Amino acid sequence: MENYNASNIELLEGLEGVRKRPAMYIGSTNATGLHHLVWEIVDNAVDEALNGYGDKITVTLHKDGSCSVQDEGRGIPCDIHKATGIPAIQLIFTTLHSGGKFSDTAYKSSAGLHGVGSSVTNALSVYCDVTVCNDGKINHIRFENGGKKIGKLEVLGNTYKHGTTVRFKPDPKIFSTVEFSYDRIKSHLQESAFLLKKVRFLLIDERTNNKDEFYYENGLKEYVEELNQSKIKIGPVFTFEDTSNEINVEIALQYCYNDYNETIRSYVNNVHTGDGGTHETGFRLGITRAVNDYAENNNLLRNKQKLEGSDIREGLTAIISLRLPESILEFEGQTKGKLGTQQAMSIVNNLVYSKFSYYLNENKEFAVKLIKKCQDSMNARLAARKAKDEARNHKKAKEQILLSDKLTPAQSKEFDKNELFIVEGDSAGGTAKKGRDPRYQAILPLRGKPLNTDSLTMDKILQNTEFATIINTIGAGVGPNFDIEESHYGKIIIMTDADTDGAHIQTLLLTFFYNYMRPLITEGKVYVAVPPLYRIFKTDSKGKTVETYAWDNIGLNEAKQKIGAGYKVARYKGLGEMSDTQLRNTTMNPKNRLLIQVNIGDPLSVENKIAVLMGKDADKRKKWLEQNVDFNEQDEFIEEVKH
Ligand code: 28F
Repeated sequence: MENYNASNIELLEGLEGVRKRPAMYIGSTNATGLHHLVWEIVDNAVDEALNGYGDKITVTLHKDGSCSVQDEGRGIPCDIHKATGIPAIQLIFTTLHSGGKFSDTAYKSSAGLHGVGSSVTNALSVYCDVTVCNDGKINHIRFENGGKKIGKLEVLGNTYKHGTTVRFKPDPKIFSTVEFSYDRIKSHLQESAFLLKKVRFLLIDERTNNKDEFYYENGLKEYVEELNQSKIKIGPVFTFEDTSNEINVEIALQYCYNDYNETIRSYVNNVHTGDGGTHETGFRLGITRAVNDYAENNNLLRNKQKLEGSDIREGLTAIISLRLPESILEFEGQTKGKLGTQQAMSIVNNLVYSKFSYYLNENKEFAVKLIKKCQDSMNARLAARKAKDEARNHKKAKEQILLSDKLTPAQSKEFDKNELFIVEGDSAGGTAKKGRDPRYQAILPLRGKPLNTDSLTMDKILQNTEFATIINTIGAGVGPNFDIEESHYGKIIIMTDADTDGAHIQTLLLTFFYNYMRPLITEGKVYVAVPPLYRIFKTDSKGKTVETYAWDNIGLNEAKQKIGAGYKVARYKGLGEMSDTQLRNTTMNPKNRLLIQVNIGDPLSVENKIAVLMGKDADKRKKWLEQNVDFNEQDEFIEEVKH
């Protein structure tokens, strides 16, 4: 540190390391990694707002492919850092983990999982331009070509404003795509706005003139309202918080009738803890204890039988947000997505128990409704268990289930390996039947559009032959009785035409799976088949047809080169235009096909993703595919499935 030059060399090495192994800092170099560059900068703006400075954060996507983030906080300090003689701002953009290393206070509170800060974004950009307004001055510093400083920190003029603006352009030498996705950034900012109430988030897309604004006065309460917007509520959103400890807890929850799932989403310092941890465990313990104690004290338990946690969580939507100082922050697990801090368990447990018990006692009518609902869940659970035991005792019962005559089953009994293709229309169903691998692939054709199940009750769904057939074919029950262990298929593949109708059918089926067989989706068993858009072919000198296929324009150009002069291009409009061999080779054979694995990392973007990917707008879907489907690399949404 005393040797100015030595420390300078060290700094340079730091950023080169990031460029050598970008995945170590941002997870990947695909579209997901690209967006980490934005989150790193937004995180810092959020921290500043969290500290109480600035109530507006603006993200702008520029036409040149750059992104800028602006806050109205105090501005990054521009004075000289004593130990190194370098301006603090320069250190922040050129050294790793500068937030912690160079601060004497526990400055950084929204410790991201990759919480490595502005320097990483700088290292992976072709330029990074920083403007800071503070102490009456407009300060400016610029980096190019992976974080190399261009010129010096300079004062551009005077101002009475304060805040930080960072504009950067991702390096195409690092990323497989450098196109920012409006929808991804939008749902990230909306999530941040829910977690950080009373701060305004603006998103401006200068490429398309698109705009969005998120501002929530009540934060988590509005988050739960958004998630439950289309459900039938048992009571209002219930919120409580505890700021008396060094661990700050904020919770919002609500119960709904027509929802057989639990949606518990937790955050620590604004970072989603996808694998739960001590805070979620504490929450579950507290809520189970509160409901059981209330039921017991009011003689509402039947035969004194206690409710299980799962009975009490059916239909529950909850957001749990903790803020804790870095000194006691512990993350666990492979992806560091699990809170390990022990104190969080008892703090959340006791808070939820006392506040929810109090609420139940004060709101008898709600409490009685809730306990009745929990008991319905318990009865359904017990009935399902009984039915399962009986089925086990009469081994044959399972084989006797009447399978629909529409289904062409797979020969294998290795359920895990088997694939169910749900195919749009009888005619494509016929082609698929001939093109399949009969050992492992089963075909279920759908006639017409399935019912929209989003606002239906269970008995209505069971009366519908199309869904009854799907439920029966999968063989694992439905709604609260769904048991993924019993599924007859390792993959459920939706195969439709790449047009409006096909997209609509995908939406309807996914809505059904999401509402009534959610584990299929959360465990990654549901896929959408992507048929090719083009067939490229010619008749060679021996009179033989040579052909290949393409899924997008890049692929099309490659295919043209591969086939060579004299090629012809046919654009596929639907599955019906393919022969059984073509369908097998392009869309069904695990060696060549492209499947989109349906996942729901973030419930907020579910609607968005479903709307875009499965929505009515086929152009939008194509655009989404172009942006998110990386044909050379595995993206989080994509799995090129092979045996
Ligand atoms: C668009 C991205 O990065 N905003 C930021 C601040 C404010 C301070 C700060 C940042 C101090 C000791 C490092 C100002 N005044 N937006 C941003 N706003 N960083 S980043 O300080 C950095 C630390 O070590 C700031 C007084 N304290 C802190």
